[in-house]
Amino acid sequence: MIARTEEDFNGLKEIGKICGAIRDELVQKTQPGITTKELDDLAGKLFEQAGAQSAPKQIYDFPGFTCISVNEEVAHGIPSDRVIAEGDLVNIDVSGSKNGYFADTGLSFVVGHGNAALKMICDVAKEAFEAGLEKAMPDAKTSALGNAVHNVAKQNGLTVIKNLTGHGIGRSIHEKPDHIFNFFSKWDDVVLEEGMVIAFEPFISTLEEEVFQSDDGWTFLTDESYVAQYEHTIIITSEGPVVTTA
Ligand code: M3C
Ligand code: CO
Ligand code: CO
Repeated sequence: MIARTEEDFNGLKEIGKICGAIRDELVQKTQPGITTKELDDLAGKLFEQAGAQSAPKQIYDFPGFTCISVNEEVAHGIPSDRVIAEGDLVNIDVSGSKNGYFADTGLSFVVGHGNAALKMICDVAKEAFEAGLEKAMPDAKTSALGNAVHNVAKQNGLTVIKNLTGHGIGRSIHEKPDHIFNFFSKWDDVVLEEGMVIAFEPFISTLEEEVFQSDDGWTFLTDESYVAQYEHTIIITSEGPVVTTA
């Protein structure tokens, strides 16, 4: 969507704050011994308390309030009785709506004292996000963000996932622009404009550049790579991007 009114900005910021707070609470509760379903049930309660809805449930009938992905799972992990262990690479992705406005945010992190290489991928995903965010100004093309992401990955001896992308958001979870790739693509030629709302979500990988879908019909997996994501919803303005999910 293009945010034009104060009502738009306030609505986007309200659901952004809710999703950001649920993300932070779930990250804090992710300790060895807890199951991903227990974390997701907590998210369900927090959505309800906030008068908000889970976007994956509302829009796609996803079997969970949030997507929680562990180790070989990259994204769209279904909350289950899987028990979190020390050293796991976990991604928590929270997206929701309130009063017809949407937000989407996520991050990957290592539980407890994980290995340094895994922590490094998470740090690089955040760094890639920040490099792309600097390009997120009116009149830039979406490809400028992907180019920045890929450069940060390469500088750190890593690569990117090429078949998962950022996207427009606002009045639903996935809107135009349809994709913001994690690399430079001439097909990523949408020009960012004042008020445009996007979910920017770099995926940084140790090796493979494509994910595949599991037999469960949802979960995206890799065979032999670790992948970290870092996502916020942002509104493009000439004064700089407004991160609604900070
Ligand atoms: N929030 C997710 C979508 C959840 S809907 C099941 C997203 O947009 O960030 C991702 N898209 C692709 C991978 S993660
Ligand atoms: Co997301
Ligand atoms: Co998203």
